[in-house]
Order: sequence, then C-alpha cells, then structure tokens
Amino acid sequence: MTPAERWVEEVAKTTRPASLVWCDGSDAEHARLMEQMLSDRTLQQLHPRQAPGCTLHRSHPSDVARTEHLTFIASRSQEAAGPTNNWMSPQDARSRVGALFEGVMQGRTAYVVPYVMGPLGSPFSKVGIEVTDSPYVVANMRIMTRMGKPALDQLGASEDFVPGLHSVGDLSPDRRFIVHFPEERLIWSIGSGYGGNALLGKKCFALRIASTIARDQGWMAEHMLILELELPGGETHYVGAAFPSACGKTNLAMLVSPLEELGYKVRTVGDDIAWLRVGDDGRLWAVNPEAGFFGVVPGTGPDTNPTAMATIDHDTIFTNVAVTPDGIPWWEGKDKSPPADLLDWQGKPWDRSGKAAHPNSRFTVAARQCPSMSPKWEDPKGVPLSALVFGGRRARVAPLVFETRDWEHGVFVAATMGSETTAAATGQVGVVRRDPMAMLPFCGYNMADYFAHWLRMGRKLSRPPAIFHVNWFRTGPDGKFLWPGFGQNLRVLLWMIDRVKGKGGAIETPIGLVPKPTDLNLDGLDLPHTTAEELLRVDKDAWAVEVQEIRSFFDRLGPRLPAELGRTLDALAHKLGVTASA
Ligand code: GTP
Ligand code: SPV
Ligand code: MN
Repeated sequence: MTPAERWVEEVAKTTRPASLVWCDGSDAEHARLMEQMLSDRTLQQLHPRQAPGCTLHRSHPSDVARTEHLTFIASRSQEAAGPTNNWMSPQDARSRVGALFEGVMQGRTAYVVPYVMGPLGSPFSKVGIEVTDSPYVVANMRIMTRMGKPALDQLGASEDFVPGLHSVGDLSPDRRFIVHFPEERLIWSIGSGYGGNALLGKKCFALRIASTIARDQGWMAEHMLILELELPGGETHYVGAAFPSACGKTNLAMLVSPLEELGYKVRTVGDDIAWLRVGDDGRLWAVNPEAGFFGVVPGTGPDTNPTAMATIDHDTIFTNVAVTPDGIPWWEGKDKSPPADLLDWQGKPWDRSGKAAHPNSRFTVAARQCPSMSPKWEDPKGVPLSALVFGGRRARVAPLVFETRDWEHGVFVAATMGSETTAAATGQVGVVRRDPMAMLPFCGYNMADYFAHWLRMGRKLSRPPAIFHVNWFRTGPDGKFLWPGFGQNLRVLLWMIDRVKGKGGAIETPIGLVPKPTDLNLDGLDLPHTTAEELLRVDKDAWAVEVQEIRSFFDRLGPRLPAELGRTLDALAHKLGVTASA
C-alpha cells in the first residue's frame, strides 16, 4: 500500500462511507458525476444555447461564503498560530472536530481526489489529496486543479502530499470547522460545501498550509494575481498584486487594455494565488498553482470584465446566481435590466427588493477557457516579477497609487494595509480592518513571523520587484467611485512600469512616492483634473488616524513584531507630525 492509500483507508475507517471512489479526472468519470448531480438536483442544467455546458448550483442559504470565525490553525502552541488566527490545540481538534467525522459519510460516497497545485512537472508543484463526500466539490476541484491520474502519477509511492478530509456533514454552522494542522500539513473541513471552505486545494492548502511550508523552505505563498504586461515593441513585465477577497484581483488579472492599439497588452497568469521564489538571477519568480478561476460573479459584465464574460459563456459552474425560467443565468452587473420572471439565488421568484444573485455568487471555470491567458501561464519555472502591488478597498484615505521607497518600506505598507470587509466572508460588510498582504484570513502561522519572513526574503533578492500600493475604490462626496477602474487601471500599471524603469515622475510624501496627475497617462480619459488631484491627495489628518490604528494593530502582534516595522511606523508618525504614543 502507498502512503496515500494508507491515509485514505484510515479516513474511510473513521467516516464509514458506503463506497469509495478514486477519481481519475477522466471525461467519462466527469460525465457520470454530472449526470448524477443533474438527476439528484445538486446541479441544474442551464440554457443549452445561451449557456452551453453550464450548470447552476444553489448552496444552502447558510453556506454562501467563507466562515473566518470557524477557521482554525491547530498548531501545537497558540503562539505559532499568532494573535490574528483562531487557534485550537491539536488535541482539542481531534476530540471536538474529529468526533464529528465519526461515521459522517454513512450512506454516502467518498470521493478521493488527488490533485496537483502548480503546473504538472514543475519542481514547484505540490500534490494534495482531498477525500470529500460532495460530488459538487469534485466537479469544482476538477476545474480548479490538475486532478486525477496525473496527480497520482506525480505522487507515485511518495508520502509527500497534503491530505485534506472534507465532509459537508449536516451543513450546520454549529458543526462547521475548517481546521489546519500546520505541523502535520493536514486539513480537516466539515459542515460547509462552499468555496474556500470546501475546495481544499485553494485557500486551505495553497495559502494556509503552503505559507507554513514556504516559511520553512524559504519561499512564499501569497494571495496574489499575476499578470503580464506587454509594452509597444514587445518588452514584457510581470506584476503580482495582492488585494483582499472581492477587491479586484480577478478583474485586474483579466484587464482589457484601453490602449491595445498603441501596443499595450495585458495577459493573465493567475487571478488569486501566487507561489513566489527567489530565482538564480536574484529576481522574484511567480507560479500560479491553480488551473481555474473561482470568481465573483456580481459586477462581471461586458463593460467591466469582457474577458471573464467570454470565459464563462460555456462550461462553467455557477453557484448562487439568479436564473430565468428557461435557464439563462443572471446577476447584478451582467447587463442594464434584469429579465422578467427571474428566480433569485435561492430559486424563489425575485420580487426585486433584494439582490437577485447572492453578492458572493461565483463562477468556476477552467483557465484554459480564458482568452487572455499568457502563453507563460503554465511555465514550470514561473515568471519574473517587476513589481508587487498591494491594495484594499478604501472609500477614503488611500490614494489611487503610491510607490514605496524600498523593500522594507514596501513590507511595512503591505503589512499595514487596510480594507473594507466584503461578502466573500460571512459577517458585516464594509468595515475597515487591517488585512496585511491580503493574508489576514489565509496566513497559516504567526503574522509577526510572517512579516519577518517577508523581510528575510527581501534580503535574498538582489533584483527585488518595486512595491506599490493602490486603491481603485476612493469615493467622492456623492459616494460614487472617483476612478473609472477596470480596464483603465492599465494607466496605473503603466506608471508603475515607468517607475521601475527609472522614468515617471513622483513626489515625496510622508506615505511614499505619489504621482502628480500629469505623471499618469490619462489620454482619452474623461477625468477632470480636480478629480485626478483628489484621487492622488494624501490627507495628513486621515493618515494620522491611520497611524494610530496601525499602532494598535502592531501592539496586538506583540514583541515578535520585527523591529524594522516599528521603526518605519515611528518614521511615518514623525513625518506626519503625529506625536508618538506608547
Ligand atoms: P476574490 O475572488 O474573492 O478573491 O475577489 P477578487 O479580488 O478576485 O475580486 P474581483 O476581481 O472579483 O472583484 C470583486 C468586485 O469588485 C466585483 O464586483 C468587481 O466588479 C469589483 N471591481 C473589481 N475591480 C474594480 C475596479 O477597478 N473598480 C471598481 N469600482 N470595482 C471593481
Ligand atoms: C476569497 O474569498 O478570497 C475567494 C473565494 O477567492 S473562496 O474560495 O471562497 O475563498
Ligand atoms: Mn477572484
């Protein structure tokens, strides 16, 4: 027996499924599963001509987003998980959560899903095995990862895989736990069938577990899109960008250049996760470990993200969107006016009072369907990054863009970024919180140690990427976004590349290097100069308040916080004329 077979046998003994199916990832297997889910109503077939090969899944209404308060790091010491993670001792996890797995799959089929994160054959790829009682999860994993036989072939008789045990349980939030054992590299998830809670290759493995492996091995697992930017004449640059959930990663990764005719093109390498390493050339290299997109549906339309629209017009699993009686999917932002007789995301006639599609409704679609994929997207060695971008959703305070002074300052800005919460996780929406590197819910270990790891990585990079901060979401007094966003974000990327090349103007401010409106290429954009000024304004009073918030966040992290970050905060406070408080 291989180590994989031994582990599967062990979990089967605990969960006691009626049958066990090893998934090979073949078309025939997929067809059987789809057939079964259509007949038991797990999935609904959508319109054969308007949405060929597309299906709709409606999740349980209490299971529509990641549940951060039910997500745990079960490290031996609480200190290892750190103050920003929920912690459970491994013993507690075994008794409290382990007990829930006893016999949980009785009468159900357990699917064994071997999968690879990263391009097949890449030295940076990693194997996971998810055992799940949800055929919907299997269908999603088949899109999101390289699943089935290729994964087993890559694994062979090795014990180097990340096991993940998943059961929908009874779907009750009272018995829902997403637990990570970082020392054992093991994942347990029960009580949810949704997204990041259940597709264990994604946030659980490729971020939480991978971040701890990366710390130990000297690389990084980050919540980042990766894009390729081609300039006139063919020069290409790669950019990694970390924004919190539902803050624009997929959209930026699929950006359609408004200056395409002038030779500026953007292509997609990844939209959510990047595994980063230091190359022999001293640059930072990025690989997208995923094979598909699990993207936010609302707001996706022909004007905002035509690339995503083209990607999802066939062979896509939609979760929690609205639908017409004849099976055409619909969501807010798809087009101007909703069709008649719409059924909302719960399948009820839509009375037009609330949202028809759930705000966190999602599409699952293979990357190979995306017309903007870069030829390099599956390159086993990855792509070299010229710039890293961090950003959040901030109605106020943060300007459209600024550059940090160096790696250490960049790490400080990333570590202290704030963003408004979104529907991607349960809980209140629109509350500003610190979301360091967009990793607050995804860092598998102590956040202070994670910052130290970032600083350590910088010392290994002889040609580090420049680090920027952006905010597409600043609003005016009328509450409307000041910046057109989407494709026009290209103009901000172009300024970044100018800066990387030692061109492009900027003025020194206390927070970093901010362009003047004239430093940005705004040609053909109908943006009043006063709006551009407002977008780029650094409001010292607002930043003084920010400093206090950062200070209390740093206080929470305690003495493990790298001293460099404390010093950078003091320097910022000084520049703003804020008196240091203890
Ligand atoms: P996750 O998949 O949850 O990690 O989200 P994400 O970071 O990929 O965000 P996504 O690109 O799906 O965007 C989330 C929401 O923000 C969608 O409703 C988008 O339409 C909207 N959005 C994205 N980019 C922009 C932008 O540049 N400007 C504005 N105003 N909205 C944007
Ligand atoms: C996110 O919340 O960042 C997502 C969706 O990408 S989920 O897979 O549910 O985590
Ligand atoms: Mn996304």
